[in-house]
Amino acid sequence: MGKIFEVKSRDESSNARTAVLKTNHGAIQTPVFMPVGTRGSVKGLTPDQITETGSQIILANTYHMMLRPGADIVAELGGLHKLMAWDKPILTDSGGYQVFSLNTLNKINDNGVEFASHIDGKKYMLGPKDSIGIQNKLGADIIMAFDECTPFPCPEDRLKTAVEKSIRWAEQSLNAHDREEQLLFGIVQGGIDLDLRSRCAEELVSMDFPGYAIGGLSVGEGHKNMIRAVNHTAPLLPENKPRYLMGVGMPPDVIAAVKAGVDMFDCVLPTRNGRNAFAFTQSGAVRLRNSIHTKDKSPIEEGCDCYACRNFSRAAIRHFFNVGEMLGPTLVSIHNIRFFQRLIHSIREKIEEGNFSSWADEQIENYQKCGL
Ligand code: PRF
Ligand code: ZN
Repeated sequence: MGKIFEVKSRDESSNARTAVLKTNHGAIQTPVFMPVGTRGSVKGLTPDQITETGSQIILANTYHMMLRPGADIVAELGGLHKLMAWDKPILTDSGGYQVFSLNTLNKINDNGVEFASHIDGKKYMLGPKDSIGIQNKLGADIIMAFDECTPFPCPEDRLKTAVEKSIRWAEQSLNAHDREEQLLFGIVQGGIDLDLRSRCAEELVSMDFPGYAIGGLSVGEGHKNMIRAVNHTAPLLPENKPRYLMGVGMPPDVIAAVKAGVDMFDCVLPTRNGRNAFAFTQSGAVRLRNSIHTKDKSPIEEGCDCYACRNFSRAAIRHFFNVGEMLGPTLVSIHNIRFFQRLIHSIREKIEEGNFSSWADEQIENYQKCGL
């Protein structure tokens, strides 16, 4: 197998870089933003619509797919790509995070987590071996090690135990995985404790994963704490491998993390907020249920090239939300994903033009001023 990750250009005054990440379903230009298709569907969008937003790769969740329809059924149907009718790259999360965030009744032991399904209460066991087995059956191009994501704030001893467990589980994940065509990423935990981050990164780097994620952030610690942890952790990870910041984030988080050397992001905000009539724009949030848009002929965002902005007024979209038409959530989700894809495209462009850093600082300030 050739080189899977090739850095194309580096920013002189930060750790930002552009690169190409090669997967079994094609190459990805990084930095990349991945929309979330938790249950095998980016809610409300067809694959053609997702493609038109400029998205190169979608994320799906092991946790949801193992419960319904089940990994064996997905495999029997020809795998996740076939089920989703998406022939571009897919990444699956390992289930660790979802078990902890969606279940209150879980028992953690050394082998994994025993949990009751949030759907029918049925009991399951999920550990590194199970998670990798399921992710092998789902067949995504990038798969994730099984980890424990701690909440914020988190007592020091619990944080430390979770890091030690995530290190052991990372090794067990690696041992359980034997498919070269699926890239297995390790996940660095440690909350906002920089020493624990160092310890976790060092152990995982010695295991030689093809890529690394920074987990355990965007759980309520706030922008400053998160960026401090990212600035500390990213340089501990190999320069010649992709770095993925899980579940992030708002535009200033993404821009600041790219400065730190992060290459990949996923976030539910464009679609979740889109379904709630919340549109991202460069001048802040636009709330499309608001009656001020009743006669507003303008698009969601002037100058946006997305399908929604090319064809629909704010007034039409407000009407769809007002009467409960499905098209409302679909159109705002399309706009929001396109908004993030345009942002990440500008980031790649600025890095390649050699003027990323000063632009990034201006952008962060602008988005923070307008409340995003
Ligand atoms: N671990 C995993 N998935 C995740 C996270 C994590 O820490 C996060 C952190 N916000 C999002 N998704 N496996
Ligand atoms: Zn738009």
